[in-house]
Amino acid sequence: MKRLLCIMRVFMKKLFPARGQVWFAATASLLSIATFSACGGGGGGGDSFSGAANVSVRTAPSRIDSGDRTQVTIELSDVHENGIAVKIRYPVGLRYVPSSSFLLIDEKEIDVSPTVEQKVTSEDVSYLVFYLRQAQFRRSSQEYNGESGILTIQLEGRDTVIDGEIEVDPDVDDPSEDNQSEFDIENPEFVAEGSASIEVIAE
Ligand SMILES: [Ca+2]
Ligand SMILES: [Ca+2]
Repeated sequence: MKRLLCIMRVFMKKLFPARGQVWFAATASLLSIATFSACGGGGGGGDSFSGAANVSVRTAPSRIDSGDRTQVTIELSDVHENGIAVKIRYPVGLRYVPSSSFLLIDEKEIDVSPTVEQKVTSEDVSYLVFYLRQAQFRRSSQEYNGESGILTIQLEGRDTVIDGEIEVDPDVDDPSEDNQSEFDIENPEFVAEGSASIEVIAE
């Protein structure tokens, strides 16, 4: 499809070299749209594209005792071809269970681990950040086209959490920035795009 649009563009140029300014303006604007959407390369891609990834979050169970665990399921779709940083924010009454996370691509489970695990005591929240590469989402050698996958993590209840939220913000991974230092806890650039409720009952 992309190639076809590019060929059409060249063809249109040959067909309408200069038939007055109106034609030129009309074809030029059409061509620029075609160029941006089809021949740009390396950009975000299709019309339905929205940022880094679409996300939906759920917890099971959503109410636990201290010492119990909840499973957080994060469904990602339309994943950006640069790869993404999945930022997760949750109340400090919960703790990430080491080695509990994996990425599910169709039937295949891929072990993943967070690059960042940091607590902000003053705000009573913790952050986890997972960097997920394009290659981890790919099914085959076909052209990359907004892939999808499911990230699963476990959190353990530690202290009382009332009306808590587990929030997720996928952002595009900046390829020029080392993932070890890309996330800045002082400036987490966090805007929740999905969330699920959680409650912890502790003595
Ligand atoms: Ca985002
Ligand atoms: Ca990066």
